[in-house]
Amino acid sequence: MINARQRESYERDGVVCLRSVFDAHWLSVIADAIEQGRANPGPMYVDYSAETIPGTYCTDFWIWQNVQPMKEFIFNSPSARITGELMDVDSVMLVTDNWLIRTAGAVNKAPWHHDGPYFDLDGKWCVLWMALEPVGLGEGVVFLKGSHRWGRQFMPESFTGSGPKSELLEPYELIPDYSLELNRFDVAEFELEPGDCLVFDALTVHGAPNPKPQQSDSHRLTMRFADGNAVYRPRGPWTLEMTEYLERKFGLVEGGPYCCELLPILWSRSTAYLRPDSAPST
Ligand SMILES: O=C(O)CCC(=O)C(=O)O
Repeated sequence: MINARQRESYERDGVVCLRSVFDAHWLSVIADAIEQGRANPGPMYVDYSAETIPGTYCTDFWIWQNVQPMKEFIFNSPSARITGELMDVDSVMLVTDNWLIRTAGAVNKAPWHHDGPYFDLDGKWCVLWMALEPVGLGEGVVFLKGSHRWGRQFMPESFTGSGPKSELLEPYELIPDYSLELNRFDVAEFELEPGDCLVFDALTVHGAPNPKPQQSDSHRLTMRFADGNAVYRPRGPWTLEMTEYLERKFGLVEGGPYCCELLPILWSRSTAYLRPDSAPST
């Protein structure tokens, strides 16, 4: 599904834009997943805008076991295969399903960050980001090209706007406000139509530095996928809630595979990708 030029962009820049990947069927499945997910918040639901007005910026992840269309998307859409081919790995497992809604007028936005330090795993992994509505310049996410190769790890920042999620811990650094020096960087930003998606490396620095005031609601997916060999590695105090959830409910053990009933293998080269009837019933 992925050609050499797309793989090269992903490798070099840490982000690639793929056009018309998801057809009307998948867009409708995603819309149902977000609608049903929002109506039935799970334990990971967060409203980043709880303390601000106007607008809402909220999210939930690890919902697929209770939300049938999300399950349909992770097992049967081409997303796992696309990310497997881009990462050039033999198998792909789920890190998170994840929807986000940013309603008209919302003031909270994605801070500068990379996703790696937010989640409890070591190994190759990436994010597949898409929206159900067209995304213009200034409305989506901006990437610092090549930042996945800097060899730096930044403290996760809260999406509420309150700064780092915990006190500074080694080997992490505080992330600078790249908005103040954006002209020093090679920046990538994309206009997207529904059906297009971005795939970026877990260490590519990105954010929404100056999102335009939104005129209408935006529904997004940020699905995360890892190499099937990824290892479970708790990150720090800021992931404690996830760490306890993964260990108590799903039995993950530090240093062992980042794989369990919640985080299944979704694709492998040898089986092309798993057939619809191979999705476990929950
Ligand atoms: O879509 C958004 O508002 C931000 C998503 C994002 O930055 C992420 O998932 O890492």
